[in-house]
Amino acid sequence: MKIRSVDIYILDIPTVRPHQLSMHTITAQSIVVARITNEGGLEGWAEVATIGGASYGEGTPEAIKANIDQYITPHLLGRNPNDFSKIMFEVSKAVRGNHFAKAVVEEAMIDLAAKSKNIPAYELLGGKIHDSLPLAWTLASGDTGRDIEEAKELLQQKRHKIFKLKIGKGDPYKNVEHVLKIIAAVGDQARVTVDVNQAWDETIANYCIEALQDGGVSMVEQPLPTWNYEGMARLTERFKVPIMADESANSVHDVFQITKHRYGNCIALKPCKHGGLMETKKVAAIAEGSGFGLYGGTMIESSLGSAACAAVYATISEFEFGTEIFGPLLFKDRITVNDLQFENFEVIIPDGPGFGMEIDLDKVRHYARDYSYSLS
Ligand code: MUC
Ligand code: MG
Repeated sequence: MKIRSVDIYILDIPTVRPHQLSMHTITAQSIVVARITNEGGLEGWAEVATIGGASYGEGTPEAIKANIDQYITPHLLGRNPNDFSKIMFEVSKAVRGNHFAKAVVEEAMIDLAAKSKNIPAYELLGGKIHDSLPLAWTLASGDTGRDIEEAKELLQQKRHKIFKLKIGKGDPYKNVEHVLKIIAAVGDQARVTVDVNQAWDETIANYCIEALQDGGVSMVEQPLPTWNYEGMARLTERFKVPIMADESANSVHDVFQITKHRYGNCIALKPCKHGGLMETKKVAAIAEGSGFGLYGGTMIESSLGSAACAAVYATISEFEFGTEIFGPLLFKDRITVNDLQFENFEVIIPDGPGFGMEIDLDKVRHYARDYSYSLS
């Protein structure tokens, strides 16, 4: 069955609390949703998200939509979604970069192809290794006391025992104090990591990482700006605590260079950054081949996008740092009828057809920006 239409919507969905990163505080998350319909009327759905417009990376929701509509959709119309690899190979020749745009259309084709065969999407990706995966939570309320309360509550509920702290905003020395207080409060029951989102220079990073390492932090994510590859290599060489590449680890080519020159020693996977689920598997293979540890990352997608991440992460052999596909728990609402399930510190891999999520069209209409007229 051929692809009849590709519709792209931008939605803004509020979060349960402000989520403070070094460069932006999220109160409503902007997601880009793709609906790909075949001639029989069957639909494939997928989602990508950016953080704070262009503050995490180059992609913005508006550019993703514009570039799909103008430059990618023509390659999809009239094609068989089962040929998603071939179609994306052709798209890669015609459209440079634009990984988020490529990811959302590739994933919607995979959802559609899997639904048309009535199988879970992970079966098209090699089959699942995991039924569930460890799930981290990000403490990022902007307040140490509130973060400690939140961590204690989540430990008690058996929801998370890996906490990533978002630091890098404001005084770096206060950042360190904040982390050490949280480790003192919950460090005996939980693993604590930090994500600096590029906020430090190398001098500050040297001071802070030493203190964090001594204090028991178990991983430091993207401490330096993306351009400072050599600085990342020096930090990796100097410290025992793992240094994770996130914003700098996008294409397979980036990741190959990172592993070759050891600009870090572990990688945050995110299908949005890599340009889709198949590219994510390639990145994971490069990391595995070079002995880098993996983290199943998130761009803070809602249930739909997180289910797509779950589908591909289920097929990847090992996540030394667990996953963080907690997005559905941070959103106040969702655009799917069902939700991801979280149990005993883990996220359960959905087993339904496609990504296992049923779309709630009224909710899509409710949160969509100005395109809801075409949502039927
Ligand atoms: C990032 O930089 O890793 C992932 C979790 C979270 O809280 O923010 C994102 C982005
Ligand atoms: Mg990060």
